[in-house]
Amino acid sequence: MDPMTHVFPGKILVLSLFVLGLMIAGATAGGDTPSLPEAPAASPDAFESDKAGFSVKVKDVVNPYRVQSFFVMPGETLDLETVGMTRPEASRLDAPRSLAARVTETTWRWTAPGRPGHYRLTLTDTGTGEAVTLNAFVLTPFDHQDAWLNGYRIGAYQQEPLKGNPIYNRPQGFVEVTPANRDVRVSPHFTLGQFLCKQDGGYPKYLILREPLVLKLEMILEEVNKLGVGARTLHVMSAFRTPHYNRSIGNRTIYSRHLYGDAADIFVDTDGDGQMDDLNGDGQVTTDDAQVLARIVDRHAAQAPHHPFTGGMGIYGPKPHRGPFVHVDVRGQRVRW
Ligand SMILES: [Ca+2]
Ligand SMILES: [Ca+2]
Repeated sequence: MDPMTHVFPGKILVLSLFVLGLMIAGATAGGDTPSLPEAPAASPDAFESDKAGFSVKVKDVVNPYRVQSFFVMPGETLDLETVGMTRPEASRLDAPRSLAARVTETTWRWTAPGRPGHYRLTLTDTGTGEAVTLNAFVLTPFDHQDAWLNGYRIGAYQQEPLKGNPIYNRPQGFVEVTPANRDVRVSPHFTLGQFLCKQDGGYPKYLILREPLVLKLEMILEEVNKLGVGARTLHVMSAFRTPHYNRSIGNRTIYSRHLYGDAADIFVDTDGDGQMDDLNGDGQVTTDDAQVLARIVDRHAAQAPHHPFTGGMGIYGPKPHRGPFVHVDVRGQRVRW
């Protein structure tokens, strides 16, 4: 069921009551010019992190947001566990075109459809009516026999994972991105299309994205907003890169985390000029502004050192063709450069 059918009438009702309240307020003012309604308590720049009243644990990651995403192979089975729901037995999972069954009071077992694509699930706390949207992306399998996938150039991954570490396994599949799904939100403040490789070529395009990266970016964004900058998203300069593209831009690192979907080069760009904002307010955009962002990433890392969000961070100063930025990834071990 579409959660909007639950939410929207409620919003209309609230709005109607508000308008009615204004009319009554105007009427009781005795015909004088009605006073303008007071400004909302929150400033226009207030950032809404968009967390739900409960979390959902998928693949060992506890996700608190109202919009979440995960990536699965066709027919793969996943356990979706509710965390922090007062009456978890009252949860309901709506999973159109796929199979879902409750296995414990807190856990639903969902089997991905066999057909690649985007599937929208809704997990509802029927006690409170609160719903979380789960955007499930079923990957298009890729066997690495060819350098191309449906006309999109992938290139060649290293056959052997780095030091036998499974996070460097060749990907089994890719998310197919089209104009129809590139604006689907993978979390409250990020869309699928923000993680696309910058290589030339039309749709369909393909990418990989690992869930902990999306969460890490959301948490960084929330911290950034505590500076009072009013950022609605982070500018993702480069996230997924195909091995082909990575080589074409001159990178010699054959095991870059960008190839495996858990790295992003980011900066804060609230004025939309395509480069980092002056975060430290010294009137210029320099490496110092990347340092401000890096300190936020480090603070987050210090709060959760053993979390799935542990990873690498690199600070990059400005170049003639671009501003400063910060690289973050969730490779599972702390690395700094
Ligand atoms: Ca800017
Ligand atoms: Ca500055």
